[in-house]
Amino acid sequence: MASDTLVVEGTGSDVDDAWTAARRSLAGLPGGGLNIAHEAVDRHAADPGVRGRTALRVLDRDGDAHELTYGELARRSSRFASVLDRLGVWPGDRVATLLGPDADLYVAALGILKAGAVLAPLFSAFGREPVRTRLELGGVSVLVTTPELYRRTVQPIRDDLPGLRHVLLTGPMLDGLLDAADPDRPITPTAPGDAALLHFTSGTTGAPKAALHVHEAVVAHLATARSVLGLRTDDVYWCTADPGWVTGVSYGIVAPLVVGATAVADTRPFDVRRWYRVLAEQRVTVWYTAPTALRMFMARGGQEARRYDLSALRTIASVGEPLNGAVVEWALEVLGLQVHDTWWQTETGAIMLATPADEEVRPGAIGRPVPGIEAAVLAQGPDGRARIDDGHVTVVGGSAQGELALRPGWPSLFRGYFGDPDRTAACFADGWYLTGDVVRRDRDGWYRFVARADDVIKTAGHLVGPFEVESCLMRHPAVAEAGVIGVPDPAAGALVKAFVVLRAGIEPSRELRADLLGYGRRELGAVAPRSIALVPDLPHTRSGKVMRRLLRTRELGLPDGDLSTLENPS
Ligand code: 6R9
Repeated sequence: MASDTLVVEGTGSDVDDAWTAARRSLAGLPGGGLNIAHEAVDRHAADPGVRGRTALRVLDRDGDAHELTYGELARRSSRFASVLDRLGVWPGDRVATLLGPDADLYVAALGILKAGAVLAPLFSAFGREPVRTRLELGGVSVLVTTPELYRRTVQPIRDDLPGLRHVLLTGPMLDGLLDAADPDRPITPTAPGDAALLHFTSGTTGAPKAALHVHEAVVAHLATARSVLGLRTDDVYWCTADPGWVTGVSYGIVAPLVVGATAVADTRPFDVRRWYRVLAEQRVTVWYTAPTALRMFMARGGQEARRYDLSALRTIASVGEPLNGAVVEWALEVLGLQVHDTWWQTETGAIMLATPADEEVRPGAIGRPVPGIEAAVLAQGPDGRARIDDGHVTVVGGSAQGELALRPGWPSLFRGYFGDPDRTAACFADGWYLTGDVVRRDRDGWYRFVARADDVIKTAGHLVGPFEVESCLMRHPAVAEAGVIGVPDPAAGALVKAFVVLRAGIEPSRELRADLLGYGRRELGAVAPRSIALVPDLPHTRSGKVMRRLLRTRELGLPDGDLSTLENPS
């Protein structure tokens, strides 16, 4: 395929022009086609003026910085692709990473893409159960992880995963394989519409979902990195999202490299003081982070900030949860910078609504649709989701509140939930992609986040499916039923809380509750409930589903609202 075919036919509106500009500044594969890794590293490595530029600066556990140039990253990731060849990996095969943000992760992620395989990143703080479910769901055949994570999380479930053919362990094993592999392995030709990324996400009901993205998504990563984050080649950029989630890949790996900037990766856990030090010592210019982190900075007070030289910092942007107006005001006063909110989802693949870096922030508002995105507010039905009559939705104009919908057609829109056409179809109606988020739009076209229309929990920026947590708790021999909700928390936004009904004959006790909390932590890891209440029963709908909404209103001491679908309103 010739690279000029990357300019897909548009509908003739200005909506396409926004993406066309980004498409034009991508190289395309030498023989035709498009590959994210080629755009991210190889085309830079081929440019003598860029080859020696630092692509990646990793801060190790001791805080020492290790740098990889674009040239080095290109060769090492090609070696990784050739290791995958030796393991019999074919284009389209899913290869998962269970790694923190270190050099191995970047090398593996880019190598997987170069091999034409599909990168399926996993959150390294997941317990065995979420890892098992996702490896199975994605039909993953090769996993890359550390020896420590392997022992803790993968080994105990290995026998349950017959499809997992190989596990590559970082350290001497991977280094040995890489040293013996071909640094000049050509990239497997991929087309813009070929599968590239598989991001796991959660819904209200059922198992997690695996959102499939294609190589063409890089068009949106590049366009938004420039138009929203204002990223330039001379930037030192730090995205603090974990690479097990969509932000950590799209804006932690792909966006900075496609732009040709220097990405900073910190392998150590969150700590306010250290993060200030990273910002100051690495002379970070653009920082993409989450409201939870900013709230923790704010809780530490302004004094701490004054001890660091943050003069290099030009832009702070935030994603993943509602950005409190108070945080924006604090950052302006103490850090001297506005925080630019950005809204998007695993499914959208890239930033959709935002206040771009060069625009004035309105505290409490997200911003407006980015160039190339058409957004709408849809009238809601009684369940909070967009009302669909005979296949038609109602678009509300002007200032309005309702479900946020986006007009499909942008390059990073997911191509479906892997193996689940029904749940994919349920995301679309009447020519719109339905986000499941309720927003308010004011007269100027600025959007504010109101709430999610479903029961999914956002804790510290991470999406947690209540069903997954409930199902896990119900495998405990003492548990008859569980209902899981998010309860408000000043730092994390929400914390996961479980209401548990015990099996007949089992007496509630403090020990049992502690045992259940420990079980949750072991099986689920970072998405485990932080608190558990043992209760005699749970409210159900007539169809037998646990009414999480009622658990929530009761927890918050709010009126119960409409209970017409309730079976035992007591
Ligand atoms: C990128 C990412 C998506 C959900 C989304 C919404 C919430 C994201 C937000 C925000 C308020 C923002 N969300 N950005 N809420 N303000 N700026 O986070 O993807 O993990 O799929 O979560 O996160 O509820 O629907 P994902």
